[in-house]
Amino acid sequence: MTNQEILSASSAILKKAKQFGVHLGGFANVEDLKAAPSFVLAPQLPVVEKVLGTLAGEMELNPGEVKWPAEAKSILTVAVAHPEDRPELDWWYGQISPSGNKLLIRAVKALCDWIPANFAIDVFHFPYFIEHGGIYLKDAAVLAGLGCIGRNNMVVTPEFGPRVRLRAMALSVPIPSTGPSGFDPCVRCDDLCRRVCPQHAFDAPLDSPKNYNLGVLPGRDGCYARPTCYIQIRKDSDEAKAQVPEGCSESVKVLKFCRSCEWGCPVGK
Ligand code: B12
Repeated sequence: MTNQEILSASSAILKKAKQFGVHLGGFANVEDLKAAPSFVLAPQLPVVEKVLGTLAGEMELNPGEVKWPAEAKSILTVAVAHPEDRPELDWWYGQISPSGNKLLIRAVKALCDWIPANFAIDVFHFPYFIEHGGIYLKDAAVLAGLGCIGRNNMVVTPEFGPRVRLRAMALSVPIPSTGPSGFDPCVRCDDLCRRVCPQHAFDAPLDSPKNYNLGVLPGRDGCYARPTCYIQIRKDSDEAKAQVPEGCSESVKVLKFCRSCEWGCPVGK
């Protein structure tokens, strides 16, 4: 494909993604992404017991390592809004994926059919978990211009704040990154997201940047303690109540994971 054809395909793809139900979308070039903070730092993080994303999974990857499909040249990252008045979009019913995640999966699957049928482009649908062959979605979203990494260590979008969920697919053509956008609402904010964390996961830097040959840690300033956050996630899991979901006959635990650092953010409300 010529550069002009790639460019016009990319705008048609974004338009189609919205027709398939996503709210935001953008592209990140794989070469840019390989150098992004999570891809560089995650494999160097100390392994914390049972913290997802640093596990050596069934693909025999090292903890934090990403498996890039050989044909991947660019990544389409899409987002679906999870607003405060639709909390159920985020709930797990036992092992059943949240309905918001199902919307994302359905849209990306539809794109995986539509794109090769309309353009000379091969596609790959990334799974969610890194250890199962997924990628770091927040970095992909930032490089695609969907938003910035906020002080809550989440992608903060102008439209919906951090209250979005992400999914990605690879394309076999080199589309230039459509971000970062330069959007940064956190410079004017007084840490509202950090102050409401029930575990105080943002109180101090987790590690010294020197251990990673850096001047400063990303995640704004390295002040996000993943193991501390995970204490709350485990607590939510332990305290989940059983319920019989609509259309089911058996009762399952409904997992409502902590979203305090999302609710605390005023952007997009
Ligand atoms: C493992 C995981 C967890 C673990 C560990 C979290 C962690 N951050 O390490 C646990 C279970 C604790 C967790 C908690 C949560 N998670 Co989580 N999690 C993931 C998962 C599967 C991988 C994340 C990971 O391992 N990152 C690697 C580590 C090293 O990076 P990091 O600490 O996140 O910080 C990186 C970025 O901030 C980046 N960065 C910093 N500055 C900059 C600047 C630029 C320019 C760029 C490009 C990048 C960048 O570099 C940092 C690396 O040092 C992703 C899905 C995915 N496939 O990506 C979802 C994901 C990140 N989680 C998500 C959510 C919503 C949550 C929770 C709110 C819980 C919930 N209710 O679902 C909390 C929020 C925690 C927080 N404030 O960060 C969303 C975030 C959406 C968003 N708007 O950002 C994701 C993308 C999943 C989704 N469904 O969309 N999560």
